[in-house]
Amino acid sequence: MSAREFNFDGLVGPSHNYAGLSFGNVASFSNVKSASNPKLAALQGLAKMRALASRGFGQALLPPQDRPNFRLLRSIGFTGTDAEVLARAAKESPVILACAYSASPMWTANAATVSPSADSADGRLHFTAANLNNKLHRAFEHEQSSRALRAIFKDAKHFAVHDALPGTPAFGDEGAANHTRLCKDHGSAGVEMFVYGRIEFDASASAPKKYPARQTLEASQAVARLHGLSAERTVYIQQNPDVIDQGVFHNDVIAVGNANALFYHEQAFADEAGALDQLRRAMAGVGADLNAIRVDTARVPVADAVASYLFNSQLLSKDNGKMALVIPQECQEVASVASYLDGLVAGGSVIDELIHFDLRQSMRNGGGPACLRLRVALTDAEAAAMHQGVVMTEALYHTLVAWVEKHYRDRLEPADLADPQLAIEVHNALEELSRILGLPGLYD
Ligand code: SUG
Repeated sequence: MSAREFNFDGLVGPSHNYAGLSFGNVASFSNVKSASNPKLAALQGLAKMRALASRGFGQALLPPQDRPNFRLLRSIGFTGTDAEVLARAAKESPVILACAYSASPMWTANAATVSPSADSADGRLHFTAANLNNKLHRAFEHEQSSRALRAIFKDAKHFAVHDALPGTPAFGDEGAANHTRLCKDHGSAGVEMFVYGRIEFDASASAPKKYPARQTLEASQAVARLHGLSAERTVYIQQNPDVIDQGVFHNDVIAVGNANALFYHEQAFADEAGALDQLRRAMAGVGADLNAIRVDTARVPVADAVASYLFNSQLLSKDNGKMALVIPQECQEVASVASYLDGLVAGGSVIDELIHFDLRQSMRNGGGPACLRLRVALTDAEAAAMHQGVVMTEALYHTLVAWVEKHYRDRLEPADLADPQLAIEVHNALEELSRILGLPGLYD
């Protein structure tokens, strides 16, 4: 069966701000409390979606989430009217108010793990919403993520959307950011590679010392079970704990795969040779040869990979049999990376094109092109069965640009989160968005 990959980008929400909430994410920590520009952030994201859609790549979006998260605020004792809740939270715990306001659902690579129907035992496309339980500001996202996914992928004949795993450290799950599917083509059975940072129930296993490992092996195994993946086509690989300690908080900051290609940094995995060997053997079972594109430390040090987000790129298959690498503009500003990329494209690898985007607003919170999208490989029947209102078209692009221009602020500082007017603005924007996308009741 043939299938086409759609990228579901997160539409940046109107409360996008820099609150420094993600310990272990260097960019989030370095830009803490600077002013953000939600309008620009949303327009930058939309420009990427439009450009890729107009090139013929499958492109859709996932909506932002309702903010502030009053459920969170009320559950921890901030009571009264909405305005009273906001005032008390702003006074007593501005950081928790920032958590309730975070626009972090924009990074949809963390919304869920996705297994296409070609891989699952029941022939359905499976999603498991990620519990993101390592960070308070992200730990509630799964409720609305699974709701949005169920609204878009409603038809139970084709789709299964699983609730998030139990929200406890043993099952820390960050979704597709630690999951890569390698295959011959999107429609045939592939190898699903889960990359974990630590093992909860093995005290002897190595783990990072400075920064948290957000994904556990136990969580990856649970997702594979829920999705009905076959053992021969499922590979678990440990992320190198040393790179987590250098700011690689998700595997998609140090590796990206597409079809049979794995573009990765020499230091990405705890055991590089073992990882490649496992992948090669599993891929032989699906008739695919691994094309391992390794970037050496001598060419690009880990710090440069983190600063540029070279690996937080999208690798997209093109009609000419080659691939385009979608990178953030920062890749051209870090000398080692710019020079590496020149050589890569000129050197006859499968990657024959670079497409860059200015995603600075998202990048300043540690979110590059790959963080902003969730990959979903869909057969024609599945693509027809999903909700069509989220598929990016020229018309939807223009409607959303006008919507952003109407509702979004162009400057947001942490202190602005105390402004009760902001909550009203966000609410009104999202009400209108649910009508635009044809998803009534999304925010009820
Ligand atoms: O979880 N940043 C996100 C970035 C997520 C990137 N996603 C992937 N690599 N797939 C995070 O650390 C920062 C929010 C703040 O500090 O205000 C934040 O949540």
